[in-house]
Amino acid sequence: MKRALITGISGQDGSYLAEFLLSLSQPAYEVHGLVRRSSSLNRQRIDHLFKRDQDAHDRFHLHYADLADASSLSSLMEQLRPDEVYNLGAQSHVRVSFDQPLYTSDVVGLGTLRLLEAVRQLNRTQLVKFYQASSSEMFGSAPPPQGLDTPFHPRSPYACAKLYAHWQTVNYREAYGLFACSGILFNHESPRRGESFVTRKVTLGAARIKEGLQRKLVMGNLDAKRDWGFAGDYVRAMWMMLQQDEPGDYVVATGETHSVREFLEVAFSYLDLDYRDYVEFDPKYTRPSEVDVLLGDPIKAREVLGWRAEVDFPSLVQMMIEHDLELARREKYALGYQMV
Ligand code: NAP
Ligand code: G4F
Repeated sequence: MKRALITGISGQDGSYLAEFLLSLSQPAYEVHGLVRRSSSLNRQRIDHLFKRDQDAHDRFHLHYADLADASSLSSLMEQLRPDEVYNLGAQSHVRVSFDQPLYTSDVVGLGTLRLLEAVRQLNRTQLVKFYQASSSEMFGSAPPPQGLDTPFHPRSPYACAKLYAHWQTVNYREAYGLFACSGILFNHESPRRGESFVTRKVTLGAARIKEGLQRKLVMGNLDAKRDWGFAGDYVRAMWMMLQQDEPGDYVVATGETHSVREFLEVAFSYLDLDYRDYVEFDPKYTRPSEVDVLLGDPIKAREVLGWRAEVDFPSLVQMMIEHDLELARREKYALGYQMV
């Protein structure tokens, strides 16, 4: 039985990764997740993992700690002695990082260093493999396509902090021989995506408009282009990186790019709506410096890991729309029920 520790387990990727690891049998995994204390519970994405079969339930555990608190990280590491550590915890919203640059840098940048230090201490007595959730935002304004040889040019406090964390990961590998991998993942989405990221904002908004629960959708820059894949595919790549003989860095992407406008078109037309009738612009959703085009070159992930994205762009949009239409219908039903 292998033991994995996941930071950010309550987030989109953490929930898919936990689900994936618990589904494996050769080897089987015990999955431990780091959660922050909050005044109300925030476990919607992982609740179902406790309700699975008894065996999976017994192999799934949560622990309170925080990436801002080094002592909590080293105690947890010492207590659990994991074989694999996946660092997915982050203040992950790019726009918000302009409002909270110091906090974002602390959790995303120094938080990774705190965790690496805790791993390094443990790695003196046992092998601990480390995965860092790096981001295509680190490429920023570098012209597409972006691959492992593309120079980084970050455009936000979030991207600068991720770049710091990326280089710390590389340096811990080179300086201390840590089995540390940096996965430079391009945007990946799902029905579990946070509601304020653009794809989910669109699919939730379109579904609520269709059901008469909302009249318009207020958005920022529709010309930005992203390489969007499905989160469930991307967590497999994280695990694959840690199963290799040698640690390394990888770009994980679909190799296709689409604008926010195209995403709107596809999502609304799935519901027989024209997005132009509903979408309005508000500059508050723009960023002081934008990343115009992201398009990844995942050749190494394909050739070394044998990984490729299985869900294509139209299927991703359809999956998210169908999920959010069901949510909107339930919301409408609940409203009607309240009025009776
Ligand atoms: P997400 O849904 O925003 O989840 C972020 C997770 O980090 C949540 O579980 C959150 O906990 C946790 N967290 C935040 N601050 C923390 C702290 N101080 N200490 C411990 N945990 C903390 O993000 P995601 O989309 O799953 O992304 C996972 C990781 O991949 C992130 O590092 C993100 O930056 C990176 N990434 C994402 C993408 C993408 O397209 N999704 C692409 C490239 C890289 P709460 O639930 O308590 O808030
Ligand atoms: O969905 P977004 O907020 O994602 P963004 O900024 O690309 O960041 C996401 O992907 C990164 C990987 O490249 C991750 F590292 C990061 O953690 C996060 O998961 O915005 C996508 C694009 C941007 O260009 C933004 O300006 O959509 C544009 N946009 C237009 N209107 C909007 C909106 N973004 C948001 N969030 N809300 C809008 O109303």
